[in-house]
Amino acid sequence: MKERKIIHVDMDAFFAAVEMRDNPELVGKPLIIGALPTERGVVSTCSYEARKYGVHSAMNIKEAYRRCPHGIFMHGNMKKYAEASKKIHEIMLNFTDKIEFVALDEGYMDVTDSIMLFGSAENIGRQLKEQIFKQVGVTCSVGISYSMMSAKIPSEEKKPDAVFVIPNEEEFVKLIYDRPVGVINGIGKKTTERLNRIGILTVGDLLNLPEENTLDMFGVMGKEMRKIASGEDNREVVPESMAKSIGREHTFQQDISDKEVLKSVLLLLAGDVGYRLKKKGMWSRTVTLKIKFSDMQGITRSKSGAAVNSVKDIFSGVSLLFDALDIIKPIRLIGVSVSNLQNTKEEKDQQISLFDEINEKEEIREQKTEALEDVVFKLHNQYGRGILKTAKELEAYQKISENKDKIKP
Ligand code: TTP
Ligand code: MG
Repeated sequence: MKERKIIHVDMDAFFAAVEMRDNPELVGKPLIIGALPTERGVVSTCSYEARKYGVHSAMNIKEAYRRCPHGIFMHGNMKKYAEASKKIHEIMLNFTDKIEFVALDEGYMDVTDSIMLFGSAENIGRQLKEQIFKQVGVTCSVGISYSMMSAKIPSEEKKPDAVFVIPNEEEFVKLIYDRPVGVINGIGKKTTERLNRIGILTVGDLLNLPEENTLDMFGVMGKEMRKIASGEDNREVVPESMAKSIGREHTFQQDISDKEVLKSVLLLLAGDVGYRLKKKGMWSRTVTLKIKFSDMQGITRSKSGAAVNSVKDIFSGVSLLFDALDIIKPIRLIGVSVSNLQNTKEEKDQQISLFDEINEKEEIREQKTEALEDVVFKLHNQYGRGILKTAKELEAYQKISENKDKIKP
């Protein structure tokens, strides 16, 4: 494979930076976004000045106040951040369309084929930073390397306002050698604990295993972990429009035939998919229902049309697909996914709503639902998914728990 050039970009203290841009009096101050000290809530982010006092994202706001009582506390303004994010995405697209946006303030770019035009990947990184600063008024940090992981880690390394190039695997392994194993993509909390228990604490430990078969207990994942630790990461940058899908499925502990329970599960799954779709700021033109029966036979049904991103639309889409099925065998697994993703709702030649004709009344109701969903989304984003459940969701949980199966929110 031709050597790739990947850039990982991440804004510095994003929400705080946007607020500072709009109010220069805040510059250089310990700014904490999320909630006021008198309220319940958590820190969304804070300026680097506030970080010196040990404040960080997801910290309880009361604790942040204890650590930094002279800090300036503010609510976030998602609309403003989404606008800034959109502009940043547009600037990134000036350099390549092979971009995977991971979050409002973060993305990967595969610039392998853009080098001819712009000189070098480092050049692209620097121009990108300059354009973002000039046009959006915030700084970012970029990591430039041969893979997604070897670009991401250096982008965080010298924050803020940094460019860090890791030219090859050797340099990358040097960088992560003494880090905890959790730095490796795919090694989460649980695997870290298991590795620690057998004495593997750092990436170096993983590379110098005492015995060949130490990782046998991890199966194929063991081999994969070693490969990544040695600097190999072949994941491709997948542009959103091509991203296969965002999906969530649930396997039941006992097979289920009760249609009502299944519908409830669909609502929860649609809720999760809708949340993630919104988080990416994306809209979807295809909704898919996946079912596996007790005899392991699987079916999928899809429906395409105008772009949607509300839980309500995703749910009514999969409900239609579900209702059209004859459920003659118990179901083991059920899943919801959305694909054909795009950045905006608008689609020139698509005017018909995906799932039903909307009359005027319905449209107003729709707008209200959307507004409510936006509020719920913001709360979830700020406080975590557990914070608030709609009445329907609660009802669904109840039905499922009556059915003695567990599904996590
Ligand atoms: P991050 O990129 O994780 O953080 P950041 O940009 O504020 O700071 P850094 O310089 O370290 O990159 O997240 C981007 C934005 O997402 C952040 O500004 C606020 C929001 N966010 C939350 O609302 N809650 C969270 O727990 C995190 C991590 C981020
Ligand atoms: Mg950031």
